[in-house]
Amino acid sequence: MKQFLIGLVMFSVFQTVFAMEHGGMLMDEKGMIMNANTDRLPRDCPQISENVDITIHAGQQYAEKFTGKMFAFDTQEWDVKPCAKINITFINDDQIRHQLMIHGLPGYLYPEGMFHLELNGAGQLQASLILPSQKKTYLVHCELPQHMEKGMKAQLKVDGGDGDLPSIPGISAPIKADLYKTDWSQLAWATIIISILIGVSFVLITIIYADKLTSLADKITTKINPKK
Ligand SMILES: [Cu+2]
Repeated sequence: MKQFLIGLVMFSVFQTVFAMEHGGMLMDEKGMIMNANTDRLPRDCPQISENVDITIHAGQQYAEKFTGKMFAFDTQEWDVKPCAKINITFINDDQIRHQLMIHGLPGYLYPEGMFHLELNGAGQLQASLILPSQKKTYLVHCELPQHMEKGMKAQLKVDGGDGDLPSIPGISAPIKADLYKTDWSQLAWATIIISILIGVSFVLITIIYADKLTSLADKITTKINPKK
């Protein structure tokens, strides 16, 4: 019996330790929080410099102001101090799945250098992370197929960052922009020339026959409104 109790206690301790090891991971049918960090300091940070509360919305409505985009976050850039602790409230306003992933973080604190929030539909999540002191620009995006390409991309700068990432909607140009070539065929040229000729001839006719057109207009007016 004693051995059984000791075993039970050992098992509970093991379970607790195991759960703590996965403290960064939280998952249910609504969403997921991975690699959250509320208290472990990066090696280069003696203390947390500032606490920043950031609310980030994700949804199709935020892409409307960006031509050709379909998904977006409501904000495309944040700038925080070195060693800042960021408390993120992530809100999904769509009925589809969206993620908020931050890449390039130190691997000893964030496995695979990644902080990851995910919502399987409309909802809200809260999680924190602590950033190192390095002056750097981190990629923030949704990794679902085509969501980043269609606009769900942003950047998190520490100490002003080390430059802009490409294709941040409203901030930076893409490395390779979509190109819509004009086909300068004979038909295209003919269409342009004919359009110009028609336009010019209308102007000339109006000038040359101005008197006649005016008297015609008068006649029509008199017929419609004889009292005048
Ligand atoms: Cu998404």
